Amino acid sequence: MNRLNAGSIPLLPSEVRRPGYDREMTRIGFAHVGVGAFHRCHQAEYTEDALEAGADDRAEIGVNLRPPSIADQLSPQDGLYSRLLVEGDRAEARVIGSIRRVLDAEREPAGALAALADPGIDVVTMTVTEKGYCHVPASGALDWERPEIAGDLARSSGRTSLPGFLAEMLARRMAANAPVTLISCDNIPGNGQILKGVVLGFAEAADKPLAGWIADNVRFPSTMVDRIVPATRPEDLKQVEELTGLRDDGAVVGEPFRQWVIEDDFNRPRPRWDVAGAQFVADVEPYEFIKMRVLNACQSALSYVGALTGLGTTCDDVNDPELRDFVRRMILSEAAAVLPDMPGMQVGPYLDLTLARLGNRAIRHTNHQIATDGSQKINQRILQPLRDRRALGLASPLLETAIAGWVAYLAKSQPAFGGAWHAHDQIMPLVADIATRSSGDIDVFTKLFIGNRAIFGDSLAADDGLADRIAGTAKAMLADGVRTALGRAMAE
Ligand code: CS2
Repeated sequence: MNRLNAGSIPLLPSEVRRPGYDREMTRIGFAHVGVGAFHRCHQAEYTEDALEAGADDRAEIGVNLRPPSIADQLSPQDGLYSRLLVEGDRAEARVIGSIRRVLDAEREPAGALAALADPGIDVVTMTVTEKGYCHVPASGALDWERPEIAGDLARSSGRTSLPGFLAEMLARRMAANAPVTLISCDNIPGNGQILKGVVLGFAEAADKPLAGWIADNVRFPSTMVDRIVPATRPEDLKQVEELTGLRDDGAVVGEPFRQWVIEDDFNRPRPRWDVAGAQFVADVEPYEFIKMRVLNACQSALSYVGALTGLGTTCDDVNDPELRDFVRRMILSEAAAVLPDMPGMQVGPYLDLTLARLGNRAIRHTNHQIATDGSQKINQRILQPLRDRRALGLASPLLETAIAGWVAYLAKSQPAFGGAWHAHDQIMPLVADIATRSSGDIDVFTKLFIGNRAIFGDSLAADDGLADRIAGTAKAMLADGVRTALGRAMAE
């Protein structure tokens, strides 16, 4: 079978959309760090739409800081890939051309730096997952204990962490007097501020004049990004092959819904993503809050209780009446009370839309994928609403139940609790240590875990009553089953 590339485009069936503009006439004005499935199905398609509309002439160069290799996937395809939007039994394939070139920084560190430092690049976007920022989730500050940060500080080139790599790239821009806008597109509240904090924090320690230049010449707008894009499976690649008639190693699959809200703070010509529906606004925070505390909170809560129930994917979970009722009530009777007011957006309709999206049976987003890196996600999705409610003196049995789900999920990954699966998170050494110390007693495990201030923050970690309640629910989940535990929590 032919592989997708510039030469094989004419072989595509007529119903498959492909770039209608001349790719050779575009210029590389954007760069993206972390060309994973999400980027290919989100920002890169907004750029594609702007090119297609003739509103912008800027295409992008993509750089991966770590594996998987983006060059292996996309270089033989001239940067082209298909994105498949699926819902129920409908599937629509489109070939995207907005990524002109890709590079792996591990293989070509000098090339990757030079590409991003090019003064012709106006905007660098990035999706490196929550942990890529090397910040402490509970405080937002750069985590000096991360080995990659210490390693990068000790060297002046060849840096591999995101803050170190960007600081090195910005040093070149300082020399060339080339201001730039850096946009984090990860699911972290105040992602622009977090990015600014880690880049400036690193620069201050490594090179003080650079920190001063960054403060004056680099903008860090915050964004809210949304589209459900699970990891691509072999059967997805097969489906793309069937629809396009071409082999495509870079294909991605997502839901039709998408949203992008961007703080209007640019120092270079603003990208025309608005022609594709992106919104430039003065304040992104309310949008971030509703997305993380409703959609992402439901996804995380479902991933834990779903995995513990033996279900495989979010759509299996949300199509289960008990699990669905649990997250609906968690949002409506608890999280909603501490959401900021959003003109034109109400929690009820947003939640209905969310549950409909999560119920899309064509999207196979596994519980274990969403459960990954819980320590980087739980704060903004579950803990912060819980803290906000506590500040108002309000009880939160269902948010606490979601936390119990996380605790029981982590415990069950350990041999002392049955070793049912592998959990992936940078805190796993700590989890393993606590599991050994608690010798299979979930009550002891939970209390030791909740007492960890780096994860839970001071006020939650010091609350014995909270630890008792969560331990009781985690125990019920493991001993009596999730459904019984959920039933009890909902009866409170
Ligand atoms: C998911 C997100 O894996 C996860 O943590 O919750 O990737 C989620 O699908 C996106 O934020 C949706 O926009």
